[in-house]
Amino acid sequence: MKRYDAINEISKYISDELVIANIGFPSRELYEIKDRNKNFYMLGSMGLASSIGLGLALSQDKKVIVLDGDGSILMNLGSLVTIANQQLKNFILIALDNGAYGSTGNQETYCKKTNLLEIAKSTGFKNVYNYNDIDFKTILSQNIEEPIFIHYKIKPGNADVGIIDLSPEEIKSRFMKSI
Ligand SMILES: Cc1ncc(C[n+]2csc(CCOP(=O)(O)OP(=O)(O)O)c2C)c(N)n1
Repeated sequence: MKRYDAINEISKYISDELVIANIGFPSRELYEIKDRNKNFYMLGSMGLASSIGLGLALSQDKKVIVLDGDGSILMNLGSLVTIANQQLKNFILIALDNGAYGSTGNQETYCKKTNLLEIAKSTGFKNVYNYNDIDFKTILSQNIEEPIFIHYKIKPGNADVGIIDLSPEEIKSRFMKSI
């Protein structure tokens, strides 16, 4: 399964949640699959989708789902430590791990060897799952006391999707109005 199909699968269960999508193809693929005001397409800051999601989860009650990439998580591992140490009832980080910097041409990341799920566990996440072992709908509907980390192992490859024809200002303002 490639990223597009993984996002498509996840999207089936998304209703009122706020979604932060990682820079590049994850955002573009989500835009094509299920554009909505409650999606925030992160356009510039590789590594910061999880941090943006953390800030949102701390400042309001709606559930926040972050669709992140393995390369971006590796770039900002400290964010995992900060998130794991918060008592968040509304935060789900999904690591779409294709073992590659997919959006810039599929150069390999160190996730071929380094295991993000084990890293998440060791930073203190109590709710750590492999996507393929869970019923995401059930996980999403559960009342939780601590943040969730979901490892979604996928194959590299970008879908043939267009660009996001919204300005950064539009993305931000429609997202803010939707909260
Ligand atoms: C600080 C920084 N370095 C590099 C880039 C260029 N860049 C944009 S997306 C990307 C790859 C992201 O890979 P990953 O997070 O694994 O997600 P994928 O595209 O594979 O889903 C890179 C290197 C950037 N935007 N910011």
